Amino acid sequence: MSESFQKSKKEFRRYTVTSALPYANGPVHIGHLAGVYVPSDIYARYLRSRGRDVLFIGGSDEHGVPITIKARKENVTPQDVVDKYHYMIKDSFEKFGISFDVYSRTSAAIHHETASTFFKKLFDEGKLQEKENEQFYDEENKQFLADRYITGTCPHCSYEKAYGDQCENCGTSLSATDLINPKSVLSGNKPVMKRTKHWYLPLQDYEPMLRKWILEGHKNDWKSNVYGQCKSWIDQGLQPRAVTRDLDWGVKVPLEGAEGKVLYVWFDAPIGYISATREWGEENNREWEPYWKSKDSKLVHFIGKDNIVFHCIIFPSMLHAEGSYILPDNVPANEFLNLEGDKISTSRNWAVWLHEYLEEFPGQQDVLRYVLCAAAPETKDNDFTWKDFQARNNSELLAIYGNFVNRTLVLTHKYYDGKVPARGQLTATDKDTVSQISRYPEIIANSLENYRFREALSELMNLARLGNKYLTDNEPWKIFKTSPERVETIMNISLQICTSLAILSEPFLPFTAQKLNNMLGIEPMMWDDTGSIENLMPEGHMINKPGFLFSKIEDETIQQQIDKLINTRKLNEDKDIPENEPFKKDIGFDDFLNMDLRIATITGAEKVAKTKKLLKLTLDTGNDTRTVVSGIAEFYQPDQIIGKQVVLLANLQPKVIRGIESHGMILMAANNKGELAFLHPDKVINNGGLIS
Ligand code: B3M
Ligand code: ZN
Repeated sequence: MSESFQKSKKEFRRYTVTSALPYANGPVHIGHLAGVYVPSDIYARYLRSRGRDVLFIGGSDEHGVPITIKARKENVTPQDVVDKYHYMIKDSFEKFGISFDVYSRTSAAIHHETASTFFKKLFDEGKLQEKENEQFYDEENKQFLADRYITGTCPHCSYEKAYGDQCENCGTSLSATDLINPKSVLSGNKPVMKRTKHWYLPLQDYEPMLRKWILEGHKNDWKSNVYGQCKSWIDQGLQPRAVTRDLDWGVKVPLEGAEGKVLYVWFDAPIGYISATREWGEENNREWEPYWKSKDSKLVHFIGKDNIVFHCIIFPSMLHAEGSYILPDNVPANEFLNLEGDKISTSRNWAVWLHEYLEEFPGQQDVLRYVLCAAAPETKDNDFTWKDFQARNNSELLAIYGNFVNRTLVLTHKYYDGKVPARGQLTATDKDTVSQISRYPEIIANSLENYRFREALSELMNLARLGNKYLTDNEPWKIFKTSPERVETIMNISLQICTSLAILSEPFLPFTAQKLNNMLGIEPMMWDDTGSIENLMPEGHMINKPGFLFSKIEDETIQQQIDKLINTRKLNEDKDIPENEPFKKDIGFDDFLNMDLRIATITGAEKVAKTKKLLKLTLDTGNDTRTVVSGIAEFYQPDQIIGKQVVLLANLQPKVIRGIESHGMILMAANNKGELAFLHPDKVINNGGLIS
């Protein structure tokens, strides 16, 4: 292996890898996994396989208004909400192979202590500004309205359901007073303004540091989507940021006269990474501070793009202000993953939930890990489809990786009873294959060191392709009788590739790597062991019985998932139906008698030129044949309705519509989505029959 490859091992003494703390107000879905947890787990596993000192941190973000709003809706306490989802999320991460060294939670006492101590240090050292100002207040509920407690129209994109802290439609970070027509989420009333005191982090004071650290220091090694967002935030001019709220759920503000106030969730949550590290230190009797304070530690935050400002601007300013912490070396934020062409949405249940996937696809964690890594939104939003999931499993994992390994192990048992044969004279192709195998650890490592996980995974698959091609091209099954020594060499090289796959797959496909190690009868090996092919799979080693690494995913399995989403979409559409129109005011019986309603039959129908909605109908009314123009073209084709009996308001005064004299009106029923339907008598009535 090259010098640079070996050197990369010594760049940092230890690695602190954090992953965004999911709000404990719902399960995790494939968007969270693709954006944050699969790449961070791949990175942590890879670093461990390079023998590095890694601390991989996770945990639940348990404060914030989304949780208190959910608790209020479900008539339970916020603690009930976070207890339910903290354990659900933690359990599903474990089953999915996300290998955290610690998975903590911000409602833990150690976090409250860590966060309030952090805040108090900034306060005591004069790093926070105290300000009184007017804030929105709901008089009916006697509560200040922070963040998601207030909704209104976004001043940037006119989205009518923007929140007091962020517009989910255009992503703009907002202050409640920016909203147009603000309304309280609690009472629906227009809020009043009321004076209150809060503490602010003067972000503008850290602009010089941020410019130097990010805009100069990380111009070349941070992803362009991250660097670009930081640059626009800094160039827009940084404003003081409130770090406290008038709420009763959260870390209490540790100051006299601050009753009823808590730390803003985005002030306390990132400190959750530090308190989780403290918790890990206590549980493992290890020093926690070097992971956050030593200059030879590498801090990397894995997040989604909506968290960039908090992890690149606000939290680093807090760490810099506190004075004893290192700043992140990189923040490789991903973009968003969509599902079947639509934005993933918790509230509309438009998601593939991790806990449901684990139940419905038992033992197939690695298939989802593989697909989410291969389709990861690393530089732009990307789309997950069940068809792609099936195709990648069947035509990549099963047909290439699994097929190659299975043939190699089956033939080793068939020809040598499972004993690794010696490698004889190498042909030119053998030598080329062997040298290619030796290069993959460095190729894949280079992609991973630079957070290019999709690229790294596709290189891993290239190694499997190399093995598959080598075995297929050499056709040992055809020459076993005539050139047994030659077959020994072919099978030995194929077994080396299988062993290399077992090691290099571990970060991406840990469950597959484990199965493959068991089939090969070997203990897990380290990444750097793959350097020289000689000592990978020694001659004479006995392998175990081969099994199957992957299984075919059938069309009906995928159709079930697609049907589930179609049903979800239908339920959402039904949910989207507006309320019924209120009744009009009562009328007298005479008013009704003035209308002459009859049965008529459609005898002719044609589209009205240059209109989307109009059909010109010819009606047999029993008394005459007449023309009526009707706005039903979006729901009926002319040839569909000839011969239909309909209800006609016969004595509506004639009107010229698009140059056509229309005499009367067809009565239609409309659902709340405005879709139209004819009214038909349930038995044949003569044309002109009276309706009364
Ligand atoms: N709870 C996740 C989100 O914004 C947020 C991350 C906190 S990381 C400190 O969806
Ligand atoms: Zn907006």
